Amino acid sequence: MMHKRYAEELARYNELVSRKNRKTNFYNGIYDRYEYPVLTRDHIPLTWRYDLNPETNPHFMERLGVNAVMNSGAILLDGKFYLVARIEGNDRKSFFGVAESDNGVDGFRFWDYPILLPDTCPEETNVYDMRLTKHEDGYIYGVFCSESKDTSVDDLSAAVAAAGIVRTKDLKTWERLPNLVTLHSPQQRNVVLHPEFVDGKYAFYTRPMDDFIETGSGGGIGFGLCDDITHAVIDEERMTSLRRYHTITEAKNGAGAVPIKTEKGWIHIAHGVRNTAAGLRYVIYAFATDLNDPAKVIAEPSGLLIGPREGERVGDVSNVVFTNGAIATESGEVYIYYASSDTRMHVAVTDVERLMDYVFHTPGDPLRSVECVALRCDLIRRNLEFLERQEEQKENR
Ligand code: BGC
Ligand code: BMA
Repeated sequence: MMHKRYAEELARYNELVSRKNRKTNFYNGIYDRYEYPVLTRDHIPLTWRYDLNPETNPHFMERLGVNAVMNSGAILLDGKFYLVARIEGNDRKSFFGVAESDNGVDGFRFWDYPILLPDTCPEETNVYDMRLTKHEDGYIYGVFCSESKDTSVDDLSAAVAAAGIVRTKDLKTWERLPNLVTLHSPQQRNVVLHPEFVDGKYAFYTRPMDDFIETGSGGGIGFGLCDDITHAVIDEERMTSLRRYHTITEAKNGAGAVPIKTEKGWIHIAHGVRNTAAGLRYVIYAFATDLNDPAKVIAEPSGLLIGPREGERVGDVSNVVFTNGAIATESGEVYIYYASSDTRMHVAVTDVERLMDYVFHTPGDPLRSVECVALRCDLIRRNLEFLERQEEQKENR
């Protein structure tokens, strides 16, 4: 016999996962926002949370609750959209689960089981934020943050972040490789594997930092090469997109989605962080790097591409939007998956043409108020002159 509450909860779950999503009336010409999150904790199957047997669970209680579903890697395989989500249990430990959808904006359903990674790192406490790279070597790589307690100092909260690496061909069987070693950066988070070989080597976007939270002397998003992915060691880290004073990247920045290849360059969708009286504020920004030298920034529009809005602003870590996955389809549509406030997953939809226009034609940041307002005055003047000309043409007709 099933508990009487089971059918009710199952009906609610089914209604949620089959709910159609639709565009909101948000407009900026760059991307569309969608009304509903694509994944939330309520998308977690009942079998992951409840013991369905009334003999061992007479009150139909959640035995292993899920607190949040967020920061997801994304990949398109055989025409289907897959998110490898960061799922955080009520116990604060994160793990990964694969959710699948036919259209990328709704209908995401988790597979029967979450991913159980090979337990090769006895000191590892937590894992999160996987980036999925379809590499030209034929594997799909997952690069994620592997966090351990820092036992070298007398501080209960001290931690060490490193980049864990796994690979698969089908998202089902995962082979774990040794963590990335960066010889000059003691900690790493937000590491992304570039999809192509560069100078015949594996190329990673890194995020050099001195400390677990603070990047310290780390100047921005790094880039390094390694010969052997099965023992990945990076010596030199070159800088790509930089942290800058009084910009959205002042406190830190980090690579997000795997870069998207376009005819004019690699388009990167990353995050920038600044500090405020209300804590760290995370936004999403974009930049482009050279096709032949993916570490070289060739365009960087000023400011944020996606900032937290309305309900997105509130959650476990409020005032945060964060991306670690985007999907570009063959026809050029781009699905940017982003989490809000470390709580739920959303999608913003655009296309390669609009993204390129945005990245290459939005002015860069002049870094000073007086120059920013001059830029805006110039736009206004051109617009007013344009409107005047339109009026004159109307009168002359
Ligand atoms: C959390 C992450 C967070 C990081 C830095 C980790 O312990 O799990 O969500 O990004 O700390 O604040
Ligand atoms: C980080 C990230 C994310 C998280 C964000 C805000 O440093 O790596 O895991 O979304 O902080 O808490």
